[in-house]
Amino acid sequence: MIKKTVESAMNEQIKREEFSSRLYLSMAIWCEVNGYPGAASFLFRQADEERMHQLKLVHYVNDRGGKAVLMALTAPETHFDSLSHVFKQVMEHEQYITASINDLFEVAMNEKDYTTGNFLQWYINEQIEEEKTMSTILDKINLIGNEHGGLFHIDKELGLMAAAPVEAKAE
Ligand code: OFO
Repeated sequence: MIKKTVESAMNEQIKREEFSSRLYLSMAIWCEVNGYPGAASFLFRQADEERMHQLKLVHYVNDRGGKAVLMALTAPETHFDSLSHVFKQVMEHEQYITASINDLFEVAMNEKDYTTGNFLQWYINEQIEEEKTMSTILDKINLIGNEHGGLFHIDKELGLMAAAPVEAKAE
């Protein structure tokens, strides 16, 4: 049975993952209406992944005898200055999520809840991957600046990334 302290910390993370999904959805919408269809597809897919991260936590909390709770969320930003602004925000958000997962892991360890610690290992690894992907994208965008031809190619590349098969991450 999951301890109350761990359960409520997990519920906070459920909220963060849900917010991540909505934030990326909002970014995808901005990209779609601003002529970046590839980046939009990439971010729509990220939004789906974050929803999957949320659901995985929901099932875990419920399966351990707790109860997942949905909380009120603030509306995500809807305006971005540029594609580079979007991905800078994604990077910062992922770093924030990494820190929150680490804090959550610490809560579990303090409670000697090694089962939850073990479960959270998946998220720790996932964050390494996501930060790596986002930093590569951001480096490319920074390199080309706001040059149109370059942005066109990056958008195309992001579209290809979105079309690539999803690895069996959820398992
Ligand atoms: Fe992008 O991360 Fe969820 O966990």
